[in-house]
Amino acid sequence: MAARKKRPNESRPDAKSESKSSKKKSDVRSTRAESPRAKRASAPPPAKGSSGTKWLYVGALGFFGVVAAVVVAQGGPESRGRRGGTEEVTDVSPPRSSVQIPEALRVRVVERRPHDPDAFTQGLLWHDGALYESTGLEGESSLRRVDLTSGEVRQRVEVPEELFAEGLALVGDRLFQITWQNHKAFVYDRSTFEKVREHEYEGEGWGLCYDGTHLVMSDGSDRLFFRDPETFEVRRTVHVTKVGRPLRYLNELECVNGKVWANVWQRDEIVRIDPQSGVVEATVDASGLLTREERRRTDVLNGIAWLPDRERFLITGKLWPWTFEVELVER
Ligand SMILES: [Ca+2]
Repeated sequence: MAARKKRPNESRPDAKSESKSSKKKSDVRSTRAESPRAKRASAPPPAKGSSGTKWLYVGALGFFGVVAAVVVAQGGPESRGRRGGTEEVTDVSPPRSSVQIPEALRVRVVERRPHDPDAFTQGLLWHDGALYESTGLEGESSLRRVDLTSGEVRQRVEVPEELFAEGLALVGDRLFQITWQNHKAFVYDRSTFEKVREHEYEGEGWGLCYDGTHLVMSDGSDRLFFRDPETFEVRRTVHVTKVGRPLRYLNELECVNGKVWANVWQRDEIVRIDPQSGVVEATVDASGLLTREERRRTDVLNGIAWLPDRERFLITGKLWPWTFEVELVER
């Protein structure tokens, strides 16, 4: 645990018992302000564009490019069935030969709008002219409908204070909200925010989106879970790989046109995943959205929502003062 410095207000998943579940935001802020260690831990990661890192990266890309070129594909993803409850659950791991160099994209900000700086964002989606948001922390978790332009919260329901809310998805007129370590998913009526039912599940809950058939859920590992929206049962899982290696810490999700997008915890990175193979097809550099000063007062990027009419993403983060509307362009 000492080897891996944790963020001041969260610690997952290898040191998850502490801060995220137990610390209130006020604790977070005082910790951040007072502890030099916390300050170091919360410093932004090294700039991605530093030359040493860059050449290492280019070298790695070249190496894997050669590997990809010479390795003959050995068929489709490896699948293995295992029993999960009464249903057969398929667990897919891409074969090592399916190394793919992801397309390199970056964000270009079109507009930025105010975002509640007290919202510890864990889930974000856009539907019919409104932003829906799930916020976390014990005692502060909520479901919100937010006016995008002003950032004002127009409708809000509190989550029981002992719970820590996470991802959010819309299925028809039902909003699904999961919890971090409480094993509960809540289903609300989208317009009234009345709770219509609950589901229980095993493991942690991080991100959630709906692909039109299944709820897709992350748990902080490299795995995505595809759940039946009626029963919340797991129908299949897939391991996500980037350049042939497991990509862990998949966090907030967005299902867009048959692909799954995920922002990666503690990194200003968003990836586009093929949901069948788990292969990362594109990686988005989303660094530089906040100023250095803003970064000091905020937590990680977390919250991506697709605007289908404009074909752009909305991006925000935990305690971020802004929601950014961005286009994705080549790096
Ligand atoms: Ca989302």
